[in-house]
Amino acid sequence: DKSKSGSRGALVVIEGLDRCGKTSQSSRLVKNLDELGYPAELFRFPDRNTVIGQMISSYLNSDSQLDDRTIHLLFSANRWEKRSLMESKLQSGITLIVDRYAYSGVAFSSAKGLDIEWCKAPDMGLLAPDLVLYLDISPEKASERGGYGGERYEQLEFQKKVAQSYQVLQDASWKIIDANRTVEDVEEHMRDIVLDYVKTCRNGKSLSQLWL
Ligand code: 2DT
Repeated sequence: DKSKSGSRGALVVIEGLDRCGKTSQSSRLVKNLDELGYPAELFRFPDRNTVIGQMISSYLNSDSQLDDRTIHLLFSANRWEKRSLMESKLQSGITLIVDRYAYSGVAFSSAKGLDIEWCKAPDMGLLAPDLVLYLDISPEKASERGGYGGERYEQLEFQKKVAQSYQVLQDASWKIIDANRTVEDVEEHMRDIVLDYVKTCRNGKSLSQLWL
């Protein structure tokens, strides 16, 4: 029953290197779920629309310089400022597809050399995703796709380090998606996996907290 009342939506996070296809696949997923009668909304981090998000955006465009730990904490704060909104949407039955989350936070900052436990600490207690889909592509292949946009971090050597950091973060909630396949294949595969989780969450799986 697609309109089952009192049941929550699923929290689904999409992660991967720059140019892995995350952003277009996230939108396709939301559209596919909606069309199948499962309400879904897209979130993305950083959310550049808030005051904190504007500070992050200016850092990413190299219009401002910030210490590595300072920018790390801003990225985390940018997730915390959306936590209660995300929770109420989930409780109202909406599935959230989230383009990047705390895993990006830890992967990118630890790729700069920051201690991984230090990086995880500020995100502890955020909503834990029911599912993380990691769009797997080699850093070399990603860099060949249409070129990087020129933001900070969009460099092959750095992306190689990010890929290694992501590996350390994988846990039971992760599924690795082969992002080398066609856009349509990836889309279909993601839709089928997510549908399973949406159904499980409707059947009463409770929300938990990240890294606690
Ligand atoms: P987009 O190109 O997807 O907008 O990402 N990043 C992101 C971090 O370093 N820490 C974080 O917590 C998050 C969410 C990844 C912009 C860049 O910001 C990086 C790429």
